[in-house]
Amino acid sequence: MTELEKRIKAKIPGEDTGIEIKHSLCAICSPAFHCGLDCYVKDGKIIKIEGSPDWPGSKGRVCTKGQSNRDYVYRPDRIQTPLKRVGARGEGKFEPISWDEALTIIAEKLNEVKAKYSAHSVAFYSGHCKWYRPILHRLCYSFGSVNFGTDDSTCFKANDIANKLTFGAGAGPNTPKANTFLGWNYGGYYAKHMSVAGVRALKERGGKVIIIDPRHTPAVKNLADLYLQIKPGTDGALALGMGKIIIDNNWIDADYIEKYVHGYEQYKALVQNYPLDKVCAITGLNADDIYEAARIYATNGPATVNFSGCTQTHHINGMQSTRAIHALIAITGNYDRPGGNVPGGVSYLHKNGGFTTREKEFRESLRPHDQLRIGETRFPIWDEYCDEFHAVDLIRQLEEGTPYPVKAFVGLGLNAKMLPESDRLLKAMADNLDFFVDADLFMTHSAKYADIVLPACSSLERGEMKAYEGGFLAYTSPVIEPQFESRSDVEWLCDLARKLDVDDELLKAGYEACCDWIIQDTGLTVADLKKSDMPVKVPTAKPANKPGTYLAGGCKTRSGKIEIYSEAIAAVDAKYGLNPLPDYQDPLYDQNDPEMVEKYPFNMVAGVRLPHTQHSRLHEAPWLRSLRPDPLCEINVEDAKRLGIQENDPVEISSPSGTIYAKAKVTHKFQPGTLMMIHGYTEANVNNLIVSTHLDPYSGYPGFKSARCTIRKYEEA
Ligand SMILES: Nc1nc2c(c(=O)[nH]1)N[C@H]1C(S)=C(S)[C@@H](COP(=O)(O)OP(=O)(O)OC[C@H]3O[C@@H](n4cnc5c(=O)[nH]c(N)nc54)[C@H](O)[C@@H]3O)O[C@H]1N2
Ligand SMILES: Nc1nc2c(c(=O)[nH]1)N[C@H]1C(S)=C(S)[C@@H](COP(=O)(O)OP(=O)(O)OC[C@H]3O[C@@H](n4cnc5c(=O)[nH]c(N)nc54)[C@H](O)[C@@H]3O)O[C@H]1N2
Ligand SMILES: [Mo]
Repeated sequence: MTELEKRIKAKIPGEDTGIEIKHSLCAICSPAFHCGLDCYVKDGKIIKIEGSPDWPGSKGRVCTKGQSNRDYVYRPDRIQTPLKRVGARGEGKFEPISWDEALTIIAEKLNEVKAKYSAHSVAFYSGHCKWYRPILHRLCYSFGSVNFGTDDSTCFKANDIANKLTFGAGAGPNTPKANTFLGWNYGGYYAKHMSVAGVRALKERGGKVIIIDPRHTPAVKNLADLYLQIKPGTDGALALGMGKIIIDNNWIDADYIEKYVHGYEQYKALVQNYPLDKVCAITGLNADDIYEAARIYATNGPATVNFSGCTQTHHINGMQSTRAIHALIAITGNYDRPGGNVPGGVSYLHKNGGFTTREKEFRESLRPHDQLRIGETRFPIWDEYCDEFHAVDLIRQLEEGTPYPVKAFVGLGLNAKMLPESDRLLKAMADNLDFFVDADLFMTHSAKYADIVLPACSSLERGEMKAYEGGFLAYTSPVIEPQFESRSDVEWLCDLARKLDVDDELLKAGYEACCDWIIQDTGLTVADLKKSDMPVKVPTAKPANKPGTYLAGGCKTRSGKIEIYSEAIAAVDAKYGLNPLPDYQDPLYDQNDPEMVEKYPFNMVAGVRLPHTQHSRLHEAPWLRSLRPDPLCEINVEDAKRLGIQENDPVEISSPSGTIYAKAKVTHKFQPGTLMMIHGYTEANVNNLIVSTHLDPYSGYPGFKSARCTIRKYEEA
């Protein structure tokens, strides 16, 4: 009996259950997780999902979202066949067509736009899904377009860029060796459930946990020794204020600064502008707590800082605030030190397995250089550090047609709902695109605007390659047949490469051949990986570099040191008005316009995470939707009382860019003046409230977490 058969026997006693347990992975949330699954399959149907105990990383754990995979895969609104639009854009009227017909039309239309305008007028875009990206990215370049873009324009990338500016490398928390965990924007259980065990262990061995979050979450309740309930978007001022306290008390690591830090004297002068009383006024915090946070972080080392996936950078001052937090790490000598923040690499698709692949080469070697990418001239820092167009600038380029028109769009999981002023973006697409194709599992609001809609299958219906920590690579097998006529994206993308007859034999050879090329240095092939239904150990994988080895070789920054003063920012043309030092700016726009302040007195934090939602994907999964059936706008008790709003009252929420409707949820978990909503609902799309010009000039990111709004009780006529 094999190990697997033994497990099935142990789990399901009896002889002929007809149930098989098959391994796969959950691709619903961030690529940093993608937990291993045991899928119970009977008669070709998934009947139950559990965490897979031996899977690297997750080791049997699976969250509420992962548990809902069966509900997700069998959602009744799955797109069943390729579709051709027969109604107006957005109307949702389509007729089924065959895959061959769909791909023929797509190839013809893309070539038409290429001939009439240029290949660059075709934009290729991916939503949150990462697994097919190397193929899509390469197809974009093989076709001749510079415009490959993704949700990176709103997700972790700004963090990554800030890290590269300051440290020249990553800055992940090294919690296992830390004595202090500074949980900046740390929601833990909600968005980063896999990190909680490490923080809990630190606490159990006597370490200190500080959490800085406007919202009182279970992480605060269960883990925090010190909690700072900060006003949203004022983190940069807090960091500079803490820097001043650390310097004034001489808690700095002077030798380390001397050896490794660039711009310390300028920074020391800058923080003089942030005395404690001023910082208290900006952040809404009290002086003792700020002082204590600075003292613990600087004196109870090694200390590590949590950086949120995206929250810190969802403010128009976000990248500078992140760099202001970096400065604390630098002056206390906590970078590249065990228990501090440490550099890390990527093996494949955002995952570090301790080995190298040729992913970057695979996607970038064919990049054209004869045109500017969307957003290139607007966000120079973004452009220097990211090999993608800026999706946030798409709305402008569509509307203005400059520096050249965008005329066709190939979207995989495009969700206008996730970008600012979504309805305006969809209108700009409807009005200006000659052709729009979208592939998705579900008929989304955005897909209704497409000319051709393609049915994609889920991770449980396909095979995909994935890296895991500890030196593992996996190539999964489908657990069930693809539903209806849905297909794996990489299959149809490679078919499209053949139809377009791009000059790229590797892409035309198919996904597995591409994977083999990418992993050629690992000592493994796809055939080797496919022999196992579990991740396979990579022979060339090495243990992670010991902290302390990076700085000695010089940082990968312009000065070779940790740059509090960024030479890369200093090199940007003065017309952009960027500051090489991480100074603070108010997160709300038009702060000096009394009319605006009076009309929109609230600060909306749009897109907080909850355990049962993943962006837009799970709002329609019945089991999870039942946990929160209506889109809710959370409002503080005192504000609600003042405005005569009670729990579950219908409310109207407006900003300078739009109005939406939801129900009120009255809370004491954050301070007055703030509103919070989950994003991704079609019927209450909070991103219609996010002004599309309200952007961080360094990253180009929208101010999702600091948007001017007003709210009132809504009486239906
Ligand atoms: N207000 C606000 N807006 C935000 C954020 C916020 O915090 N606040 N967060 C931002 C962040 S961090 C992110 S990452 C983005 C996420 O934004 P999106 O990437 O738009 O988010 P999802 O809802 O996950 O949408 C992905 C789409 O891909 C589809 N899909 C899933 N699997 C596949 C597949 O295998 N193939 C294909 N073809 N399609 C698939 C899903 O059905 C869904 O429609 O949102 C950003 N927008
Ligand atoms: N359940 C669930 N998990 C997810 C996702 C999801 O949609 N659902 N999305 C995934 C993705 S794509 C991403 S990018 C990551 C995002 O990961 P994170 O950025 O960590 O996500 P959040 O939980 O939104 O934010 C963390 C905490 O920051 C707090 N916060 C909000 N505004 C501020 C502020 O101005 N200052 C401070 N100090 N704190 C603030 C929030 O209240 C929250 O508790 O999450 C990933 N995990
Ligand atoms: Mo994200």
